[in-house]
Amino acid sequence: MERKALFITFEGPEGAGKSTQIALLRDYLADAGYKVVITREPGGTPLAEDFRNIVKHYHGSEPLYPATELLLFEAARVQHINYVIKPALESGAIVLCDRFTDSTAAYQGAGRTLNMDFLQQLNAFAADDCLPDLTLLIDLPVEIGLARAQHRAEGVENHNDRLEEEKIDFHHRVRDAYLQIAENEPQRVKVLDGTLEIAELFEQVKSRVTDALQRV
Ligand code: T5A
Repeated sequence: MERKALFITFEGPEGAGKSTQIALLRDYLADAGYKVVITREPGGTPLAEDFRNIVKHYHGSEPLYPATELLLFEAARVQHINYVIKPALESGAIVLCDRFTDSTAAYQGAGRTLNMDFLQQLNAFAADDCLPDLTLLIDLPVEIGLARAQHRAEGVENHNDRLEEEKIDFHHRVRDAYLQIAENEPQRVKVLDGTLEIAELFEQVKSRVTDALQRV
């Protein structure tokens, strides 16, 4: 089968169902003969996974400044892009990435209210022209997503996720920012209804990805 490099990112508020859809899509594309690489942010390399552990679970006596958190996400991204995403795309793979630069705009920009222009410059610096061909934004009411995430976390020892634990207003700002990004970039960002059942949502994911594959 012909190799078609394609960079697809999945975005959304907490518990939107990204990981679930990525796993289904990986199997579907692999069965169709494509080379597929799945990865996530923050993370994807050993060092970036260490940064992930800090930004998600650090509860030490020295609270993280929002700017420190931002720089850790960007530092993880630089490692991830250069060691995982770019090599995968150069090898002709379809890369499915759970969160990318839009997460930084939504969470650190809108959620933490950091300067959006500066943050977008940092995003561009870290991404170094490695930009998604397609972004699937799985949108849903924040209460539903948080309830799902909470349900899944029950029984997991030391779950304590710094971002999930933010106040509800934070999560509303995140969701609104995502929808604004989609409105600003309708060619790249496609909004899907995260309240649909898993199989029904996957039909929409497949349809968007099929369209994107026809364009490359
Ligand atoms: N972050 C990340 C930033 O602040 N800035 C950044 O720059 C970046 C890159 C990452 C955190 O980091 C933040 C955002 C995040 O807070 P994470 O653990 O990767 O942390 O968090 P999420 O990406 O939010 O991952 P989740 O696992 O919480 O959500 P998913 O992947 O969207 O959801 P999924 O598929 O795991 O499903 C959650 C639960 O819902 C069920 C699943 O079975 C599961 O139990 N579910 C459904 N239930 C009903 N209907 C459906 N359609 C369902 N789909 C899944």
